[in-house]
Amino acid sequence: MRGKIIKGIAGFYYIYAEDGEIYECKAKGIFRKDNQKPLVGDNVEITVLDEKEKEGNLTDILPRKNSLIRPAVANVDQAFVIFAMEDPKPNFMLLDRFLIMMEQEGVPAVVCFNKKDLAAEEELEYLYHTYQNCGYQVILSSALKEEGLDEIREILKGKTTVVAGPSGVGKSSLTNCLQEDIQMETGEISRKLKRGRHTTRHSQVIPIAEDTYLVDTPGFSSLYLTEMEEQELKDYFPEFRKFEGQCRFQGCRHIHEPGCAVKEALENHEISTLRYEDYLGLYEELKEKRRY
Ligand SMILES: Nc1nc2c(ncn2[C@@H]2O[C@H](COP(=O)(O)OP(=O)(O)OP(=O)(O)O)[C@@H](O)[C@H]2O)c(=O)[nH]1
Ligand SMILES: [Mg+2]
Ligand SMILES: [Zn+2]
Repeated sequence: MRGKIIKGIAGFYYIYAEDGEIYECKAKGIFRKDNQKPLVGDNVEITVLDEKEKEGNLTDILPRKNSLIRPAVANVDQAFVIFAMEDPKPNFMLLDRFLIMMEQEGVPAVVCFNKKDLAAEEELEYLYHTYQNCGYQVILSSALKEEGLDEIREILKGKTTVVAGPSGVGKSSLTNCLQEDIQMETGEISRKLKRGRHTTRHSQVIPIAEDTYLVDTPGFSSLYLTEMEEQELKDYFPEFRKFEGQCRFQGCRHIHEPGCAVKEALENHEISTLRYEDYLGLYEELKEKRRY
């Protein structure tokens, strides 16, 4: 029988099968030899061992459309990346790292700033425009005040979307606002631990509507760009694309080169200083890394 992995905990996989039931399965050793670990979101083949207890074996992973490392999920159509306006304050470098990774993987990303109830209007407007000008769709939401939900529903419609972002930004709170059947635990960040007390520890696929799934995931606090040369980095900043071919030098890295169209756009405020500075920071980081 076929099914989809909706959750994985301590060697057990919970599989939503064709018959509408959820089976608890173990993956037999076969995956070790292919070096392929089952991921939440995987479409799989199972054999039922106990119909009453809903237990089975996971025997095969069907070909993936894609897979992400962080969060670890397979077969997603898009990423919905959430940062909070406050508690915790947004870390833009982390957001930009995430967006670059999605550009690299070819997974479309939507940016969401949650807890808008805690922010001033000017701050919201500034961030909205900063990321919208890069070509991303931006949502300003509040799980607390239930704002922005219709817009989010529209984005999710008919797709499988992974929700990503740091701990405590409201990923599970928004997930809970969008449907009633599965209520994820949510909780305040403990100031001491810098982690939520009811923090999400396992990714989980949650049905929202017909053909519409959300994957709630644990928060992350750091991301490292890997498998990338510093010269490539510019290709993952969508707002630079418009100026491609307009720099004086072919292969311009938009750093020190004279006659650079990107730097000119930066001066004209067509490109955001925040994003450009992150570009420079990440460029240096990648260059440093290559020395070791
Ligand atoms: N003021 C305000 N608080 C919110 C909002 N959304 C969530 N919170 C609060 O923020 C805290 C963290 O929310 P969660 O939904 O657990 O955060 P999370 O992103 O799922 O965190 P992890 O599971 O640890 O990754 C909770 O105390 C929520 O009540 C919001 O829009 N406004
Ligand atoms: Mg959570
Ligand atoms: Zn240039």
